[in-house]
Amino acid sequence: DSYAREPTRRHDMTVNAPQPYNAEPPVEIIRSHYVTPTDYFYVRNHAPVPDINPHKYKFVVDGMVAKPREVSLHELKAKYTHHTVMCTLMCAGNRRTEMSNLKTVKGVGWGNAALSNAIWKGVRLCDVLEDVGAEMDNPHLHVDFYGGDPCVEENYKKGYGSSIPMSKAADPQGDVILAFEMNGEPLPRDHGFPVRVIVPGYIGARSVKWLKSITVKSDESESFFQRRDYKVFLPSVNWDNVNDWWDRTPSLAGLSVQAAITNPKLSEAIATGSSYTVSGYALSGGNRIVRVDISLDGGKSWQTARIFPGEEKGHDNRYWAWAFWDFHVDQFPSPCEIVCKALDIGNNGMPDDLAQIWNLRGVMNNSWHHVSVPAKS
Ligand code: MTE
Ligand code: MO
Repeated sequence: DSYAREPTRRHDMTVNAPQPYNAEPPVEIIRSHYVTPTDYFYVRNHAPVPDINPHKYKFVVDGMVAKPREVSLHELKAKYTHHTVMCTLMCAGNRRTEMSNLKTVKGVGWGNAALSNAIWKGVRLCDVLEDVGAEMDNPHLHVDFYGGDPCVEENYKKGYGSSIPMSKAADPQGDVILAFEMNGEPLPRDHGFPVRVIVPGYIGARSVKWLKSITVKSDESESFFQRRDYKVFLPSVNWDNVNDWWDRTPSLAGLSVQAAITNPKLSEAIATGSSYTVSGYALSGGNRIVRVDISLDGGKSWQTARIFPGEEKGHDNRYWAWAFWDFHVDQFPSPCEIVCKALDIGNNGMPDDLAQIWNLRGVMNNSWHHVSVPAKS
């Protein structure tokens, strides 16, 4: 049984798939902690969790570098400057279930809690790349990561792989780190013990766990997860014609603007005329969220929510972590339909109509979030 050595986990997670384990926290947990408690952090695995001995652990850095080498956990910690980044990870499949409710998509179902926020500590990827003599100013290169978990996809190299462009990897402001700590503790096994990549502002899929290799290449990762997954197609692309689209559709990298209502949760009833505070989260791939709009009448009229933490929390104008928002209603008009949408500092927004962005893998659902609220009887 390849799943015999899975870590112990909380029992109150919403398990979307048991093996490999895929789970999101109860949605009310999301909004009650700005930094998600580690044991509530969503988990997205594609294989059994490896059991790695930290004393024997090494990853390799190779490919187009002058001095390829292996790096042990001890060496990683001792040799390079430690760097801490607060970063929200979000799976590209967050809110996939809303898409599959419209029309079936392929992939593990997720509600609106396939994201979590943590404080990660590690070393900057750019420091390691510089040390091995990578051509960091060559914008055509890619940095390919493989994990130590045994993912098997037909015709693909074993293991979970994913790459990012050198421009992101080499940028000290890009904050890509090889993390060994999460919220002040060693990484838990589910989150990549002993070392994982954190790629702030990118879809969660690029933050490779159980890091085994870093390869500098002239093309992006050959892995299934780069080439045959995490791509957005037109709604008309289906399983009969998708082969015409895979290679000419770029792999997802940065996140788009996303916002969702966490309180009330789906099908929670509210007494008509009572006082209630609607709340939720919003984020974008590194930009500041500047407005969250709320409608209580299905999108006919809008008001703005309070956003916090405000501007002061952005680190050197980088916003890798989510914003929280709330909107107080003195007399709640239930039954009604709440809608939310957000804007970032570039005035990038969210599409109103889910049907227009529906795609067969059900990724990047950032359509306006709707919650229908029945009146409490
Ligand atoms: N890395 C490895 N090695 N194996 C995986 O299955 N899943 C990816 C990414 N890194 C994955 C991985 C995906 S799709 C996401 S969304 C994030 O890890 C989830 O990170 P988490 O489980 O720590 O929340
Ligand atoms: Mo993901």
